[in-house]
Amino acid sequence: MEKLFTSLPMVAKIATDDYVGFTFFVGCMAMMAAAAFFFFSMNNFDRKWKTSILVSGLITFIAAVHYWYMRDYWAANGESPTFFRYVDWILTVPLMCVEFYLILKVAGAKKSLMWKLIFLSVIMLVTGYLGEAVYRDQAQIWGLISGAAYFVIVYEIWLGGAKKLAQEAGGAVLSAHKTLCWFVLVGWAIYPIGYMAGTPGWYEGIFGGISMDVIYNIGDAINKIGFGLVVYNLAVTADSNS
Ligand SMILES: *C/C=C(C)/C=C/C=C(C)/C=C/C1=C(C)CCCC1(C)C
Repeated sequence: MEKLFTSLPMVAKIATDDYVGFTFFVGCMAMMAAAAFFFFSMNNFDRKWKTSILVSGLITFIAAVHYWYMRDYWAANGESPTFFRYVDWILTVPLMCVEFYLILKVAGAKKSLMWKLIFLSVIMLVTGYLGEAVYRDQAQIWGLISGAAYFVIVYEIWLGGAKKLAQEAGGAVLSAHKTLCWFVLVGWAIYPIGYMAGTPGWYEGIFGGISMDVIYNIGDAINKIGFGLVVYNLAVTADSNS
């Protein structure tokens, strides 16, 4: 027993220059705190917004659990936890699509809009995974297909059916929708940069050398917590106006 403890530390060390380890750790705590915040504030709101806040809580909670595993995986293996990363995304990104649907429901959004966005996000993530983990030699092609699906999502929410619904809803819903659109256009664009930093391709000379995991971790913190706060803010403003 004594031998085990002297040779196997219970908590792995994090070196002062291990930015990946550090951002996994901080990311994990931030996601946990955000999830607690959304869950506990959920009942302060009108029924109409409760589900939206619940979904914000689920997104950050699912991420917190995955960050717990990714932090551990990185500490034990010093490798990117690609599998956990994509399992996290395949659960949380479709939930973000659900958020778009939920806030536009007041303007009569149909489930078909939600399924369309979910379908596109799954294509985006599955092809991204194939390029990053399975067919790394062809990472450029898979990244391009993934990017095309991302582009269609951006189009749909900025200029397509979702935009029309947001305009019909007007007021606080319209402004929340606009902010979420910016998150998808700018915040989500962080991910292809991470992908280019971590896979072989023509872009290596530009992004090579930057840590893919640090970029992904920053993207996740901005997008998951920020996205949730936009929805929270919508519930606060819409409730106080009614
Ligand atoms: C909480 C997690 C989020 C919001 C993850 C979003 C991920 C993306 C928008 C990923 C996009 C990618 C591309 C557009 C091309 C290269 C491959 C991906 C999957 C990194």
